[in-house]
Amino acid sequence: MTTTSVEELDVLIVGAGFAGLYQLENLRKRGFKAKVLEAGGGMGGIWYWNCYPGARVDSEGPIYQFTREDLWKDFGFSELYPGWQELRRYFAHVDEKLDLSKDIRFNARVESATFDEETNRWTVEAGDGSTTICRYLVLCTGFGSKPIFPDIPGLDDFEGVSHHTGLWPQEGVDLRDKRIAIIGTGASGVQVAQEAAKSASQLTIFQRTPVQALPMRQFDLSDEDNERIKLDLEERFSRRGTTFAGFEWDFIPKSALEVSEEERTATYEELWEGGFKFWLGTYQDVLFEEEANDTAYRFWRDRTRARIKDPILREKLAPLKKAYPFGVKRPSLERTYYDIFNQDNVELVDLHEDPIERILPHGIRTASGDREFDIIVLATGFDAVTGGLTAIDIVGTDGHSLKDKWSNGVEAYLGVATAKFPNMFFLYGPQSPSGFCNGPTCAELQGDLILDTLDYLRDNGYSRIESEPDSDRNWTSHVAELTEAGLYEKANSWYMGANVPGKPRQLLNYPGGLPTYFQKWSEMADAGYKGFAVT
Ligand code: N01
Repeated sequence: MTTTSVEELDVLIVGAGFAGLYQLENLRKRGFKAKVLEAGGGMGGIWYWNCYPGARVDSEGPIYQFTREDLWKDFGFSELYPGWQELRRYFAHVDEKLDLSKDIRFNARVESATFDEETNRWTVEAGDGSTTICRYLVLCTGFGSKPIFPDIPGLDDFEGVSHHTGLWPQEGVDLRDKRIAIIGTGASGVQVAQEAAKSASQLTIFQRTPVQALPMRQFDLSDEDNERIKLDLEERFSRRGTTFAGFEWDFIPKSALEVSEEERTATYEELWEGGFKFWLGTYQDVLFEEEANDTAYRFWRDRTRARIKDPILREKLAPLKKAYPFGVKRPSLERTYYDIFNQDNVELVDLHEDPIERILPHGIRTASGDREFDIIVLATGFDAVTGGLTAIDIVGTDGHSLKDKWSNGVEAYLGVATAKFPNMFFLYGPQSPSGFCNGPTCAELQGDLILDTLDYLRDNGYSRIESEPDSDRNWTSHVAELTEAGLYEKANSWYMGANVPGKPRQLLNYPGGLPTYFQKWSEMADAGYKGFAVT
């Protein structure tokens, strides 16, 4: 819809994923005039855009939803790890219950936002021609809303079908009997590969770095299962804010090295049954100490290698010597990923040995020769965490854009605000728990902090809040110190911004865990929003 309307609001929310919807519902409840602008044609954020074959959530469905009883009470997932279609059904259910879409403008990509010092308001322009003037701007653009395309010569010359997983066509793509190339082996690449291997005439997976995928123990859930799950769901929800990553379980408060090998192996066997537990429910030093980390890597490696018949592929997919420490680049969950390489229709190209030279009109040329394809899937990831924010031309009080400000690295107080950009908050943003946290947990618990802040400002008659430059810098230094204490820097990952050429190398998620993050927030709020200039 094209429009030239100008609307005045208390709060404009950008993005209709979990975070944006939670803000909308609760701001309305608290009496703020609030609306959402959403670039996509529907709700769900990443579940709107990432509708590629096989896309499904890596967290168990019951813990990957809003905690309001009236929402979960009469909704059940049909699988433990729901697919994108079911997540869309979930969002439709939420909409039906809360009547959210009446306050959402879809197909309205926010293009610019400019702060007016005179009025302490933002003027926001969107691609649908609308202008919004608002007191507060709450950006809920998610960590993965800006896909990145590989810089490979000839990409535009391909005459077959080619899509990025994060911009998959809503009408879908038929993979049956096609010759398919997948570039990228992160969570998205793994999921498409598993699906494509079922019916493609030929599937070629181009791997730059081996993923460390963990077993997804998928189950169908019956009505009875769902009823049983609901019995202790509230208790599970209540534990989320007390754990490192916002799940209902946490790290084991022991070193992997203080227990006997027998005990450690028994623990790893148990964790191996539980999705991300092997990653975020393991011994507390695995992500921080190399020797402890090695014990997890060896277990993962040996379990994985046992499934791959060809010794050369075995070494490429799960090398004896680790390519990077276990779990400091995001693992994925898989069901058949390592088995498909035993099929005749699946091939792996190791890009270190056989790099892509160019894309051809009908295929891909690598150093070793040409291959023909009908479909090229770009599973090459996102300009993560910051990309969705800097894609908007946001101009603060000194006339500089957010993109310029962060061109040498992010500075963001408590991961929610940055100096010179008053009355603007970002959720699930840089240097907040973000990518280390279960999405709906952050949407609600970090979301409440923003809601409380807006209440505080209104209740005290303030009209402007802005983080101070020193607060930004100190928070960023704190994150840097925590980063140095761990192993994250030893991998090139989107966590570190290392997947985007030229992006400053810096941990973009808060590595101290949720409880510490909340404690730091409380100290700030209890001290009268210390570190923010409030007027
Ligand atoms: O992206 P990624 P993703 N030439 O950045 C490779 C979430 N998610 O979309 O590792 C060749 O992880 C790149 O190689 P390398 C989840 O948080 C969740 O898969 O940089 N290859 C890598 O293999 C996840 O972490 C779910 O060496 C190139 C891949 O592309 C995040 O989204 C599902 C290349 C990109 O992997 C991002 O996952 C899906 C090039 N030029 C995603 N450029 C679920 O919950 C990049 N690569 C299930």
